Amino acid sequence: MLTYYSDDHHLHHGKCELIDGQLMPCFEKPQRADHILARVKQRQIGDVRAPKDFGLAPIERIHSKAYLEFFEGAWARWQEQGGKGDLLPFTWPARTLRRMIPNDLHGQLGYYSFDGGAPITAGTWQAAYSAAQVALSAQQEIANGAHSAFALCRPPGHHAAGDVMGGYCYLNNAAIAAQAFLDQGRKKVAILDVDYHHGNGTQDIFYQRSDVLFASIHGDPAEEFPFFLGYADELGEGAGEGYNFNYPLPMGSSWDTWNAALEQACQRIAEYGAEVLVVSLGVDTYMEDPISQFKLDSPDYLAMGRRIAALGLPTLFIMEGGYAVEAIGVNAVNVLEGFEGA
Ligand code: 6XA
Ligand code: ZN
Repeated sequence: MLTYYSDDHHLHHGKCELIDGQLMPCFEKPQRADHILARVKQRQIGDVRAPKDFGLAPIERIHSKAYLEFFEGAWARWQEQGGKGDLLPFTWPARTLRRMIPNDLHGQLGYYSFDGGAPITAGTWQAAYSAAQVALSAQQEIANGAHSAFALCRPPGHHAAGDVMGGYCYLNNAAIAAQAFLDQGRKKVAILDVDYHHGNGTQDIFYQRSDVLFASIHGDPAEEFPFFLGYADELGEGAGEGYNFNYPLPMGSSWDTWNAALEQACQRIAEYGAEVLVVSLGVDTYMEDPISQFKLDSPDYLAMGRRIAALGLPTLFIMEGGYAVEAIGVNAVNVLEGFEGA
């Protein structure tokens, strides 16, 4: 299978994040993608290609122009103000405040984010833009007839909604790719999100639509980030009712529990009659992941890939989370090798 990858991800390297009351170096760091790329090459799963540039139009199918303009220009505004360090939000329009767009940079940053986990640095826009192009290039590969492709995206995307960043995510690579399939004439796309965290951004984007089925297996939001979305009773709304499926699992879940949820998700995708599958591939379900609480082991990722392959669908893998840096390459590539029947 071909891998699409851009070195531009190195342009995004946030300094720190607030986690369990402590400021820690960002877990979402460039070495993550470097390790995955090294493993792709070591296992020789296929060529690695640089992305083509499809421009902003396919990104604007998912993200609002106002949001994109804000994101692209935020760092320059911060520099004009003499800003030091990463640009991070610190005030949000929570329930007791007005949902409005203030003039101030930090006010706008609060408006366009849902948490403090998505720092904007000098190169964040370029890195996120290139990650979206990586996703679109791999999407194009499948549109041209390939059975599978791997988009080695960084930064990840599944927490980003139409005009909201957060949880290390800025542009929703999986949603952008899914929309591209539809815009090229496919009628039914399924997104399977296997990251440890609920893909709240992806769910929100497609919640009222029946042309994209979203199924996500994740840590129960009652006790895990993003807390405010990802429950089993969220089934879609309006035309989208019956096209959203969440499988929240308790902390400490290991393969048997996880696999039972995968089986249910795969059955929904098969019943739906999806023509193509997009996998939001996070491997932070790994037992040694430093910020997550599932107990999957490296061989489990081979089985995951095999089950996904049994759906028999053209499949686009889009990289999301995973922070056990030494193992992330093995685990992500195991899914791809399992898929290919290696
Ligand atoms: C809270 C943890 C953010 C999780 C990001 C992630 N700051 N999402 O891995 O898939
Ligand atoms: Zn995650």
